[in-house]
Amino acid sequence: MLIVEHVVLETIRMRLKQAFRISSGSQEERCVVLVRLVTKDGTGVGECVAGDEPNYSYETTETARWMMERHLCGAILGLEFPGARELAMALTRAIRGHPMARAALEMAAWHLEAQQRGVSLASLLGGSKDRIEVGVSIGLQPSVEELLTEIQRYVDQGYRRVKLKIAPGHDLEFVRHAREAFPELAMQVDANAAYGASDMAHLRRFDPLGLLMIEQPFAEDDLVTHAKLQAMTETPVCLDESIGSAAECESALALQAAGVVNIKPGRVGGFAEAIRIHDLCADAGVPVWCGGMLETGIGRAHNLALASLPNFRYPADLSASDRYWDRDVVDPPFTLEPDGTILVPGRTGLGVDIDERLLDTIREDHMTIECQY
Ligand code: OSB
Ligand code: MG
Repeated sequence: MLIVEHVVLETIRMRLKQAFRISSGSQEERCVVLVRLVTKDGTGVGECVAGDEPNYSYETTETARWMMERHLCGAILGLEFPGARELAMALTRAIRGHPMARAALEMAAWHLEAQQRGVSLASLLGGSKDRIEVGVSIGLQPSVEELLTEIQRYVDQGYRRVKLKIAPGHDLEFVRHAREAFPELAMQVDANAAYGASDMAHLRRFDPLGLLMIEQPFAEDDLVTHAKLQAMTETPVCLDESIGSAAECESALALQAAGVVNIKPGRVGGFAEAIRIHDLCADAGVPVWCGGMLETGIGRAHNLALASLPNFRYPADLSASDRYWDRDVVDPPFTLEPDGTILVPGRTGLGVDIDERLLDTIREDHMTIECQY
């Protein structure tokens, strides 16, 4: 039984070790909204994946925070929910859209339920793996030379898969050189919707490079063009931005627009919807994998739990804490195992402690939202 007595919203700012550039923008730091759902016997924590700028989705740190404060907290405060799934339904009914705002609260509710039941978040979600194969998502680099240096750095650290960001004019030559220098490395590319239907012939030229997949070449709402590309290319087409819900995933599967699906719980409104997408894809024989949004250790713990479900069949965009941060907000930080995996925490709840003393030094503001009745 979940009865949320108050919600704490806090904003923290963390500098990335390296700027991260994708086709639609660049970021040097993450401004993150953390949410705490407080009940009389525990606290669940969630991380909002929205960015400072609306260049990946329309949501931003500020819109997400506003939705939580103004519209979402009131839909759950003081009410009695049997579990996180029912709380998620109340969030879905409360507003249209804004999945990242909903997901932050939803994932905190699953964290609460895991603690109440005395199980790990992974086992509450139905996970079966105890370690997750992971890779590194490498941002756009100024030159081929710098790209090769970056790849080498991560290969030396033990990563076995890389994802290279691409953009028009910043694509084939870079990836060809990468493939030449690392003939055996598992490699994939991500365009973040930078191409159009007229680029179809160009995109087919990636085929001989033996990529695991090409992620989101076209606009988020353009399933048909993705389906056309998938029909004429051997490289699996992966959808990220296009899959905002299980319903959108069903449309994509019906159109054969995706050979693979990237699931980010933040993008789809939380774990309940993420599991629906996972199950739909499993039934359709389409593999999924867990994406990332440069999360802190809190969001990383949530993502790892989800990625332990059985149909997550490609390496995740979940790297070790030290790929992103000088100091992560969780203790212990996430580290890479010698076999290129990250262990799924087995302890009750999140499985890692939150470094509250660090949070105290990087918090920009916080507010408590109480039950109104
Ligand atoms: O498209 O997967 C993406 C980061 C921000 C916005 C979009 C994307 C990404 C990543 C980061 O690729 C992956 C990670 O968290 O390591
Ligand atoms: Mg992507």
